Amino acid sequence: MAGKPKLHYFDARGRMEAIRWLLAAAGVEFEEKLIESSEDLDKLRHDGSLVFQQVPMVEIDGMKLVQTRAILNYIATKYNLYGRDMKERALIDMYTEGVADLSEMIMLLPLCPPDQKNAKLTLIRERTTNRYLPAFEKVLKSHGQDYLVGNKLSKADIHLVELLYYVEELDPSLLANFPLLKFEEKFIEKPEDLDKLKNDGSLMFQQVPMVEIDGMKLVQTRAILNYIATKYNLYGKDMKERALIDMYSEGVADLGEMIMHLPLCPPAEKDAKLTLIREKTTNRYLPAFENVLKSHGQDYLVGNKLSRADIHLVELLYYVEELDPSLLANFPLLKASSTPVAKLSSVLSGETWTHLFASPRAQ
Ligand SMILES: N[C@@H](CCC(=O)N[C@@H](CS)C(=O)NCC(=O)O)C(=O)O
Repeated sequence: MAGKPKLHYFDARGRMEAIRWLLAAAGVEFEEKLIESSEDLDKLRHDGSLVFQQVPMVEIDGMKLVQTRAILNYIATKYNLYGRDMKERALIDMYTEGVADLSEMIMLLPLCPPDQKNAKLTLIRERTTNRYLPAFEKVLKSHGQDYLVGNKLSKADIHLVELLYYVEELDPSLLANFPLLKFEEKFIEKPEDLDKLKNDGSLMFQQVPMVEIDGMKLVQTRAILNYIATKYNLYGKDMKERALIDMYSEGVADLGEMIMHLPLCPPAEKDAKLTLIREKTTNRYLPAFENVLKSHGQDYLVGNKLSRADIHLVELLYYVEELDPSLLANFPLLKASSTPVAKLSSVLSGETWTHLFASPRAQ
């Protein structure tokens, strides 16, 4: 029998807390190996245990999984907390990502510079009261069941309950008006287009992107991507492949997000941010992907077959190249002449390829 999962993290809630909650809710015993010094972290990095040199890391079923979402998805799949079919899964993802958006705002509050703290707190209160809690209250009210999806406990409920604890800690009065929570490319060309969607109830969290697909109005980018990838068979052949695909996709997302946020950075901080992006691209993310490809000698990241991880990586490589083509110099396997770019362009028709990667988009 496989041993208990082993959790590697600091003696703090942080990003590991949701993993602890999910395991506890699934009734799984786990061990914690606390990182108590920078030497402990360096040791994990040097022995190759951390794909992106970051924790949380969980040893489970012979894998050393990093990337919080990849870990959560694996545990939820394994312990049957991830819906009965791909539509339920899409809804669970959508709710989970909404929870994550608000949790992240709350989690980052202590790191906020003192002179910005009040404004951030006001924003969190406003979003909690007017965006996130009403959305979840409405879901529960709409079907009158105890759980968010499919009348059955799922990871979305567990993440929501954890969030409600944080909200309560912050300010219990924020929960006052939500009795049910108290249980513990159509282009948007003008502001009126967005208002219309918000007002007709199409946007669960009043944000886009939103994709109408198979009778659902799906929001939350990751939920949308997960659904499309599942539906079109780009998400691995079993739950281990899926865990790896998630892990790589989340690594791509971390660097993608840094690059995407660069234009929004205050001018005085831009140079430092750019230096950080270059450093992380060269020393953390591209070596990690190059190593994966080198380690198995195949054209695709997972299972010798195109998956969403390859597609996200190719998109990222385009952004990196746009930023500074020399950043790709030391990564022959990632370069356009080789995998997976060439493979991907060969499976996509010329027109799709052009549409995906060459059409100018507003930032
Ligand atoms: N997207 C990653 C982010 C992980 C992350 O930011 N980990 C922090 C600790 S909470 C870390 O290891 N920081 C050290 C570093 O980035 O060098 C995840 O969700 O696991």
